[in-house]
Amino acid sequence: MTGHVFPESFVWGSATAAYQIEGAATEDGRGTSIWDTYSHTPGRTLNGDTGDVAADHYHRYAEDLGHIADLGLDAYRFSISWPRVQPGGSGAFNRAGLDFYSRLVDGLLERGVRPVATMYHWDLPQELEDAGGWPVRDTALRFQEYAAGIVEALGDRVHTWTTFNEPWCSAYLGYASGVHAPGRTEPAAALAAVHHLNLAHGLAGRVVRELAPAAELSVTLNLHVIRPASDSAADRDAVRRIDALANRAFLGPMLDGAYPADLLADTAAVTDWSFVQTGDEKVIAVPLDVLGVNYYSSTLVRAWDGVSPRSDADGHGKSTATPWVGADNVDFLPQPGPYTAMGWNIDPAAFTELLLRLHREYPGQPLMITENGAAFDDVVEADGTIRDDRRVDYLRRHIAAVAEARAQGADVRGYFVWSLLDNFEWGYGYDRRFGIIRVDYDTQVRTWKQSAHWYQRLAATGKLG
Ligand code: PNW
Repeated sequence: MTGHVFPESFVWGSATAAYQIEGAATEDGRGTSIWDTYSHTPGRTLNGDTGDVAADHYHRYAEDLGHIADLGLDAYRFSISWPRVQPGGSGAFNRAGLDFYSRLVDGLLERGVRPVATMYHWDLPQELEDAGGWPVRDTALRFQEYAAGIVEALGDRVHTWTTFNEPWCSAYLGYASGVHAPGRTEPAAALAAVHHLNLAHGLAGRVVRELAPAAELSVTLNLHVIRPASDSAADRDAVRRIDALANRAFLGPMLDGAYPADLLADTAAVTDWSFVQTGDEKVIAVPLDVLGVNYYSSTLVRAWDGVSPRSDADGHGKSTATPWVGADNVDFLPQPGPYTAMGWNIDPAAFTELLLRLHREYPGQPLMITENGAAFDDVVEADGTIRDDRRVDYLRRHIAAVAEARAQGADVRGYFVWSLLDNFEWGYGYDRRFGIIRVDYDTQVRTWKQSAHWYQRLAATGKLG
């Protein structure tokens, strides 16, 4: 597990997202997003937390640029808040919002750090949700217009443009289980959202090719590693169904040029997929310079007979709605520990498997780890030291898993730790801390955790000790 050495060219980075760190939710002309609305709705987030202030990064970005530089990172992955730069989701752009990202990008370049910009990390302008949101086709066209505005403004100062972060979450958690904004529980709408997110990806990808030909194009997917509870045909079929919904619903159109036939068949009782128009799949299949992969934990499933008690590890069987549209015959099993503070199991071997699968199925497609990391309860010592040995251990084991996949041929070009800073962890508010830098939410003071010092050494040497 130790002794891995990464080449000098391997990219070490850290990642954040606009709504999770920026705050300044009503400043300088920023419009309202679905996450503002959702987090301000009583009962939606833990402790009623909102991103109104978050890590106050909008005001403290210069200090945060200093941390990025001090960590010695090669790249920084951030997201652009759509309602900050185009408040109503269509029409006029907001100069002050664009200027903020322009200063951020220039600040990165001055420090020799590659800017990796995500166009969409879940903060849809509320006006567009009011007009139907991702289940309606027009939202994809609005996204194309937004993409053109930001690519025109930032162009190829941005090294890598990433269209979407985890469209799986936007579609299924936003429109099927409702645990993310906008909090809708409409299975057919969730599948329409899948398609319009894919379509928007293709449209925006073409914008990048045209307006910033020197920039790299990517998308970030949270791909699932799904294991069967047994080797039975029924359990293996449960894996196939979940793989179709979670992975191939995105990989299919993006990298193979078509939706998988089994996905359409499995969900036929939910929707007839008539929202897929002739030519859409061709638009979606814009070639990618790099495929971004987010990985945290693995999934264990079995076939469910509809009678025996459900194990409930994934929201199935509870009164809450399921994200797994049309997969009522699948049960999600609790995994063996240990777990992170999210209750997610720790399974670095699955990370290697995932990367090798992608290498096998998409040979020649470069890969980038755009998120990996863990929430734990950090220990603040009397002298101010922040002990997070479990995070260091998690990162070491997962980065070793990346090294293992590389050794077996996977073309993984870099790794971004989630996250640079503690931040607003969506439905879990400020309760769950993923940062390698601690944020004191009373004072906004940033303090490096042990993991930050550890990661700094790794980025400097490329040696996994
Ligand atoms: C990702 N799930 O979110 C996001 O890209 C980050 O914004 C987030 O902070 C990070 O992972 C940690 O959660 C996910 O329920 C949220 O499967 C939920 C799920 C997966 C990823």
